[in-house]
Amino acid sequence: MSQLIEVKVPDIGDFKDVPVIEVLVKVGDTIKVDEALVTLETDKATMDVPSPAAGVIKEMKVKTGDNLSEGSLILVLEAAAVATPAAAAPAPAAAKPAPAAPAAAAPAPAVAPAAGPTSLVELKVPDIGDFTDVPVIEIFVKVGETIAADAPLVALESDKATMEVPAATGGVVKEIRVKVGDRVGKDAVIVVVEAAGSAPSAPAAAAPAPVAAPAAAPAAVAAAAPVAAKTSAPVATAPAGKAHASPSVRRFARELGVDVNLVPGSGPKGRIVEEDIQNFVKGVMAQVASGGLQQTPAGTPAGGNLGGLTVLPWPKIDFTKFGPVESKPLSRIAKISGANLHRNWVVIPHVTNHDECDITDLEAFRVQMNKELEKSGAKLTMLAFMIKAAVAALKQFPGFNASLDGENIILKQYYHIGFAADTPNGLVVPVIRDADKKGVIEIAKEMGDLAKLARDGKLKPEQMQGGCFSISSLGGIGGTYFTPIINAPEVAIMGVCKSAIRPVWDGKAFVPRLMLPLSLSWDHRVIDGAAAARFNAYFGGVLQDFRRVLL
Ligand code: CAO
Repeated sequence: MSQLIEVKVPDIGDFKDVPVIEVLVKVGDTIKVDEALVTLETDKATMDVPSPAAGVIKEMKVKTGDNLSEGSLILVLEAAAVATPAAAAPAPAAAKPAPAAPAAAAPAPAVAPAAGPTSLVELKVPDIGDFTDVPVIEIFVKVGETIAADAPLVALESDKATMEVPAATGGVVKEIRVKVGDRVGKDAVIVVVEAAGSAPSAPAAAAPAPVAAPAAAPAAVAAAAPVAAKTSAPVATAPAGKAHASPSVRRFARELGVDVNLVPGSGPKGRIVEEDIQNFVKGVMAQVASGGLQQTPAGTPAGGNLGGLTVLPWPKIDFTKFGPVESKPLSRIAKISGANLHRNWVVIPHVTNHDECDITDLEAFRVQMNKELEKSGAKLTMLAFMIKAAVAALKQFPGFNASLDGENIILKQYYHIGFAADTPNGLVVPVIRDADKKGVIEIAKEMGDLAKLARDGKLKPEQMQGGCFSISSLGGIGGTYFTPIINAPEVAIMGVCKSAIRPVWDGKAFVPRLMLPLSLSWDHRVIDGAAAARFNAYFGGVLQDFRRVLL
């Protein structure tokens, strides 16, 4: 016999007026016990409210944007064959499911002075309701980092909720006691910090206000966005920071083998909704079908005849057979930039032209100018001159300031130049905007600022977007030539190595000249070899004598 049941919001701790960010079911749906009905989101936790019974939805009482509290009516369900007496009663108790949401943000994270120096503070998992064994899915801090009170430390994810544990107190991270995959419950120590100034005298004193939004990511993580944001294909537009998705969406992604961190979110605050996962999968499948993508990201088992190319599965090797090893997870930046580099390398027919140019006079000018500028604090770098040379070459060869868009070529009329920056967290590409309108001194200063932000993991996504052309300079490090990977949707990249004095024949004798090796990689779908050779020669010619840009 069927019964009408009013399904209400269960005990969700101290939360009140929590916004519904997604309604996952509709009238007429047949649902199972525990199936997610709506997703609620507070500042600290995203939680699904599960159904207490199986049945058919007769009436929906909420919509996205409504604010709910414990006891708010969500829907009316016609329950099929209700077994338990409690469930049979259409009273609130019958509709009250097990707490879906851990009271993640309600109580203050437990804080206790650690053993040892009084300024060391253990940051613990707060009261998270009935959850005892919740896996750590992400760690946002690292040893040595200075964090502010309320900075997210880790993300935990149960079947029903994803929650961030904020730092109850700021300071320098001395120790991280958990790793991804560990299961934790209330009072588990996550991190030990050396509190700035004074240690909290009592846990209550350290109670953080729930201010950290889920989308707020540690700066180092945010730095991963640029590589992603510069590209056009689905894998390219990963959101900055921790993926913002409800547990049900995460589960859906897991079922399809999709890494949510690579999926662009279209919901409010960049939240990933089920449709984003579907679109992501469709995009990948379309690439495979068109022969654009032949293998899953490196390191993952893949094989078979994909997109017409048969590849061997990625070997699974037990390295411990050969000696001691340590397994470390890839950083978020490495994962995102790796997926992009892999896609670009596989999809774009790269060709690299090598050349060299004489920068003897330019280097002498740079050294002289730096002496003159010493008092002003400004410093001219060779890379800043290269950015100007790139602008000149792009103006001369507009086909290089382009992007492929299906069967069209987009020719850009602006000159934003990216430069690869090596950071402790991985490779990022900050962009100097409107480099055509800036002088070399201004560019050098801006590059210095952007490179510092990159190293500190503080680059904003918009500081890494919109590039037309990139320069990857290994000149300060060494090497002769290399083959840089094009930073799609750009169509070319200049790789520069270390300049060196070489004997150059001037028609009468060998003379010592400072020669700079250039490696230009270009997309053969858009650019021809002759144009690339001309671009390289022009770029080098400008560095050799900047008066050429006046011609
Ligand atoms: N040849 C010889 N020396 C060079 C040079 C070149 N082409 N370019 C720079 N140098 C020298 C500079 O003169 C400077 O020496 P001094 O300290 O004696 O003045 C030193 O190298 C460092 O140069 P810099 O401070 O000007 O730094 P930079 O402009 O060369 O580079 C940055 C800045 C952010 C690009 C760099 O720090 C970096 O991250 N490089 C790595 C980029 C990378 O990883 N690329 C590979 C990506 S994979 O495709």
